[in-house]
Amino acid sequence: MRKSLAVLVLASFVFGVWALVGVSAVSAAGGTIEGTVTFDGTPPAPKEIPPTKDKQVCGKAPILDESLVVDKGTKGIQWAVVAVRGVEGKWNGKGATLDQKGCTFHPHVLVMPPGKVTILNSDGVLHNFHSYSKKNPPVNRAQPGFRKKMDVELKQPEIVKITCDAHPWMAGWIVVSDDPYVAVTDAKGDFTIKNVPPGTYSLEV
Ligand SMILES: [Cu+2]
Repeated sequence: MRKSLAVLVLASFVFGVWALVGVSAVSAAGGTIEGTVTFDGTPPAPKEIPPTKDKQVCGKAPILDESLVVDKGTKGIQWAVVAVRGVEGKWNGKGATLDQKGCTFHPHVLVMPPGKVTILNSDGVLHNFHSYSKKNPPVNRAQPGFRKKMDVELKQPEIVKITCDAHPWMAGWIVVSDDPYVAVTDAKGDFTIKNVPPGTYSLEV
């Protein structure tokens, strides 16, 4: 099995973004692909966004622009999505949850199987979940402070941008994937994709 597992990396990255990838472990369940997505050059300084509304809740902790988060030391990029292409596999059936906390989306990038995502409102203020989906019906739905949970269906694989119409700085992404071989990089830019069946694949970032 060891010899039949190979990983081919395609250089289809955005400018200034690199990925180091290796196959670190191979077991009966498949191979583990690990890597780091890094920023090439001088990363921009983190930008803080002052909340303009619901300041008593949204201003409790600093809100940072998460559109490009780079670790100062390693230059690793957080929130990059890495997917193995051309492989089929089943999710283990866990449901997905997205929280609105401190008037930001947690996590900023959510990877989920097709189906239901439960949107939480931990803030107790009015949020308005707005999805810019094309393959799935777009959602534009108010979630008042008293509604702690709200279910949204995303049945088709798609990368969906999400915002909140009540708080213009709130932004995030939901990646609906047919297979579980997708990962989001952590604060150091690292990712791990486990149990990849033997084969030759390309990775997409
Ligand atoms: Cu909001």
